[in-house]
Amino acid sequence: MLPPNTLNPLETLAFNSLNKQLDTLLASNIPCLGDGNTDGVVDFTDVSELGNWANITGSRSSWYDFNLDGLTNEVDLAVITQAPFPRSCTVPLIFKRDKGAG
Ligand SMILES: [Ca+2]
Ligand SMILES: [Ca+2]
Repeated sequence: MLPPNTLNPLETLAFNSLNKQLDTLLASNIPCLGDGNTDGVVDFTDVSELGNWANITGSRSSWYDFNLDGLTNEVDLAVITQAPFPRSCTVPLIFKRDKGAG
């Protein structure tokens, strides 16, 4: 019997295939700074949702913590408002997140 951290040849093939697919998926990600709701557009909805998430989290980290400092605040708002609206980004549908209401 193999140790628990060892894959048999079939498992190794499956792992390598999944790893390759993951690499392809990650490489296709298109950055869209300021698009916190990942709808492919940076606009007033992002401003509004940043405010909502700041309220919900007590200004702690959220989808809108663009500079990853652990806070959702005016620094992140400046990322959204740094250029005129709307700013479009092309985001493949597979990357759109469903954050729902809760
Ligand atoms: Ca957006
Ligand atoms: Ca931040």
